[in-house]
Amino acid sequence: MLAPMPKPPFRRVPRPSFNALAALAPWIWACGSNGSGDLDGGSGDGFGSVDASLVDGAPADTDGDGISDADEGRFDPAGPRDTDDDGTPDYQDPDSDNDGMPDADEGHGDFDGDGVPNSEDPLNDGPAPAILLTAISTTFNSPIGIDYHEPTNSVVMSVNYSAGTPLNFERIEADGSHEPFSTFSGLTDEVKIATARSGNPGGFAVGDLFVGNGVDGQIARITDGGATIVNPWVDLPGESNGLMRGGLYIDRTGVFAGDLIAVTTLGQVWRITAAAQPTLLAAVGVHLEGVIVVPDAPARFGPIAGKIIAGAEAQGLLHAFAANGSDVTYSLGVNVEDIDYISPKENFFGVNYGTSRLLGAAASDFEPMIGDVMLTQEGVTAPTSGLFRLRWDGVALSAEPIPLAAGSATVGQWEHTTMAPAGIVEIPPIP
Ligand SMILES: [Ca+2]
Ligand SMILES: [Ca+2]
Ligand SMILES: [Ca+2]
Ligand SMILES: [Ca+2]
Repeated sequence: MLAPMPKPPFRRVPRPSFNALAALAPWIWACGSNGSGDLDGGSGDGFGSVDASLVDGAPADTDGDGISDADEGRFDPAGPRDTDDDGTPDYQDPDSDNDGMPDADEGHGDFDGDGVPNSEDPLNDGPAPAILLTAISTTFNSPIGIDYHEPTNSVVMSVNYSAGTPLNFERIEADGSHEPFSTFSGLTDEVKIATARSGNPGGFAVGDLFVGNGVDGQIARITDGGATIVNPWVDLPGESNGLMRGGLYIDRTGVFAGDLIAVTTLGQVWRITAAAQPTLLAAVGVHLEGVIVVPDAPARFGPIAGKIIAGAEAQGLLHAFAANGSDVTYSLGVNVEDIDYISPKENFFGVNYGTSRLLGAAASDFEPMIGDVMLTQEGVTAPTSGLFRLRWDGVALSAEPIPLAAGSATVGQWEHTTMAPAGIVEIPPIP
């Protein structure tokens, strides 16, 4: 029998100090209710809890992710469970399966029905859920690009294809009303946009919008909530860079230091710092369209973890660029128009170009796919959705069609799509 645990080191201490307690968990488990130290470590009750699985009568949740220590295997007979084997037991590990999606968002349910809880299951390999697309009643004039404008919790769009007059950008309020976003006008052709969100590791101002200006190699920046236009903000070095009609994306993972990633119509891939310093990463000579940075979580994404992925629509290929500029292509049977990362608690909005309408779907429809990457194809054959879940099964990458639920609106032709916590009329905002 071990001596009772001393109290002071285990009371009101930051998380890392619980390692010592974790090492003793088998003893705690063995002693059950006969233990006499104050093992609840956070209750501060001073009376020596008799059950480490409880804090003041409630299930202990050391890492505060909403999943109890017991459910996270803290008291397993063989010792505290450590799903990703990184030395931090699940009950102290904010991402137990190291798949890039926090336990707090994944929860302890079982989306793919394989008996392994989401927080411990890096391969979400059940069938894709059916989604219900709703045609949003607000009308638009030839929209193309779309992204989330965080400071106003609204969606910002490029409109008035292809002349860009009388203006290029509008924000859409939750009630469906339109607000001009800047006085920018006259940008022609397909105007693809990217916005900066909070927490971006590159230090971009939240809400800033980046867009190609129609001149080879040039990017404009709209800042101050639309009040200031910096045009051009960047003029890429060299000639024949191509237009930014391919896609722009601000790295949220940090793998590319939070830089703005630009892929062009001539196949160049650039990373650009918030201080407007560009670096050429790759040049593949084909029109790239749609771009994101995949979270650096090999358990979930296999060979594309931590890579820039971009579609080569005409070739039917997906390119994956590493930080050293290397390029690997995948043929997944999708002519990629756009790419999105499915964040938790975000609705879906997509530009159904054929009808000049926005289609939306509730975040709850996408919940079983949080943490996954979604590909959008421009050409859509009814009754398919034109949306695909990118899936790594531990062996191969594939693109799994996402089915439409009964009663869903049909898709004519996708332009760009986005996930956003904002709401527009029929799709309520995330509370
Ligand atoms: Ca927990
Ligand atoms: Ca771990
Ligand atoms: Ca996880
Ligand atoms: Ca599972």
